[in-house]
Amino acid sequence: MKRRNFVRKAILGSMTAVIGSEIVFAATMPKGYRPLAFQDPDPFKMFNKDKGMEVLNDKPWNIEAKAHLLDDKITPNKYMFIRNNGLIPENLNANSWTLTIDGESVNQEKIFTLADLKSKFPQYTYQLTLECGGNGRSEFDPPAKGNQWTVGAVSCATWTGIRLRDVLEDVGMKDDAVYIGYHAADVHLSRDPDKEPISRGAPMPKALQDETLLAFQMNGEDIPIAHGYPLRLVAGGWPASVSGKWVNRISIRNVVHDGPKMTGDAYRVPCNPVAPGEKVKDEDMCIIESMPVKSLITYPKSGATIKEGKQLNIRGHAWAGELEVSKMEYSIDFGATWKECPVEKPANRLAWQHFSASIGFPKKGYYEIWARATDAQGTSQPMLLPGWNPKGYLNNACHRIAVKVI
Ligand SMILES: Nc1nc2c(c(=O)[nH]1)N[C@H]1C(S)=C(S)[C@@H](COP(=O)(O)O)O[C@H]1N2
Ligand SMILES: [Mo]
Repeated sequence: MKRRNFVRKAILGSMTAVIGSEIVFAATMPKGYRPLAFQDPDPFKMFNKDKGMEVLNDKPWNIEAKAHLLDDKITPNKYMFIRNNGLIPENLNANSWTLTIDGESVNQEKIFTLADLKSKFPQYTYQLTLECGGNGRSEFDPPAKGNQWTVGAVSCATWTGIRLRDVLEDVGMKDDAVYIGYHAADVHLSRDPDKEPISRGAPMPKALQDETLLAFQMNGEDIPIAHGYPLRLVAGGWPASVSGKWVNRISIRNVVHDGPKMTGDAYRVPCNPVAPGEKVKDEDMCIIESMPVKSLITYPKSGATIKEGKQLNIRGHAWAGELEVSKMEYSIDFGATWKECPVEKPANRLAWQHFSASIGFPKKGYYEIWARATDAQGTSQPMLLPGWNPKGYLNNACHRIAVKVI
């Protein structure tokens, strides 16, 4: 009996420590009861996500969409994937938020409040494609460690903010400035305040592009907390890891930024192709810059059926990093023959483009529709897996859906 009381006390003690305050009526709490503070949070409710989204990890939160959920031309929050490397910051306060610009190559270090940024610089809105460098990782063989994204770690929302360039010009840069690096308010999984979960950046030409924003709105509203409220760097067309969420400091560097996830295998691929599974020396790894050409069939959902003699209308999006998509094709015979279909112009540079096709089938049976985009430089998506790399980045293989004609 004594022993049991001791165990109960010990459990209560650790619960109190985790909750951060005393459970006042602990004595009347039923034995074995799990206080609400310990029950698993519902990520769909917590982040306003559609129930069809797939949770890949909860520590940290990583949630992906499905191809058919990405059918909207402008991705709404409920279908936007979440990729976190650490813990979402708590007690975010836009009123006291500041952005520091510092680094070896800054002329005059400055601290801006969010209100300063909004009033001092002109505001722009762009629709920007953000794709995780690891989107499609689940297909690599030998498998690559990390979140096993299928096709849903991509989004194209509208982002409103100020140009990073305008802020950099305001503080002034020395001639030796080559890179910017972001720092953010999220917390390392270890909760060690001296460690950052991620701190990446971009070379100066990308930082200075018109479309590279310090954004405070997504789809016309405050950025949702999980996506970087109240201030986020957005650099469309590059691995989405460049687009730092909850940004509070930007360093102007005279070297390639060397924060966590800039070195080793992180967001780097072999500079030259290697055999699957091959070890690659650190100096032979290159930082991923523009993302490769890719497309996604968002309608119908894979597994659709259609009556014999009817046309099937398909649609989806295509994107190509810094480039435009210039041609879209589909195949119903496993890539033996291809037909071209229309692809629209992007809403602006670095936004995905929409394609559609009306497809007829020769007879009843099982088919696959494969989609293939080609970029403005003439590079097409590979039909199956592209070059293997240690962390499984840049899988831009043709998207495929199954269709039965009955
Ligand atoms: N501060 C911070 N920014 C971050 C991350 C992060 O973990 N912390 N993850 C990056 C990665 S790897 C990706 S793919 C995108 C995901 O953006 P999303 O969650 O808004 O879709 O955010 C990037 N920005
Ligand atoms: Mo990512």
